[in-house]
Amino acid sequence: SPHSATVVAEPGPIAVDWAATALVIIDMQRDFMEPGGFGETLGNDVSQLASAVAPIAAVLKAARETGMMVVHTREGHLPDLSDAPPAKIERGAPSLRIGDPGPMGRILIRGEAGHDIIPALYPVEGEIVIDKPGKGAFYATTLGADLKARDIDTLLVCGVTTEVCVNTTVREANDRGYRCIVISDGCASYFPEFHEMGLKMIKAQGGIFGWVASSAAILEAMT
Ligand code: C5J
Repeated sequence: SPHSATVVAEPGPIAVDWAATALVIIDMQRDFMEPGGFGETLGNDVSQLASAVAPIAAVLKAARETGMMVVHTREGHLPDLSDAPPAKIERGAPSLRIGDPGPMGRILIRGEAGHDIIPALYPVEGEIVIDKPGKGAFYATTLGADLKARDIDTLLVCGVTTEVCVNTTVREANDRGYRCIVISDGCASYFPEFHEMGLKMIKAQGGIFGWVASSAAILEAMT
């Protein structure tokens, strides 16, 4: 059928039905991508993440053209911090803590400028935006129900950061029975070696958590 294709991936090719596939874009928020946000307050060099934007934009464009289900996630907390565990707020020695006022509004708080998705990948009408308090996109969200309602069995996963929210979401998805294809150049980490190992962890042991494919391989299979 025109909805089916095979994606060149590791550890091996995977046959997909695009009508049962969702593009899941993890946490491409100003708070992680731009100076002055949560990522930088933790001591990170945010420029390390820029490489993921163009590959995601290309796959997002193709997904929109083909009518694929698109999900955007945002990590963040309610203004009263009632969904932010003290263990998360108090962690480390950040320059600003979650909820503190920063140059893009309160750090990692829903509704603030820094919490929103970067303009290059901004959601459009009909796309799902999942606000999540944790690293995984399934914990304390409607994502599982949203995917079930659309009979989705396969996820194209990309975003930031590879070893934190991307890996956590892939592991949650894998345990729930979804087949995950992680877009290698559509993910990035503040630590290049964690990006590399984060991808290896997914595809090792015959694809213990899923598959890894380049944006080019996915675009090739979509068109
Ligand atoms: C992090 C995320 N890295 N979105 N969050 O703290 O990966």
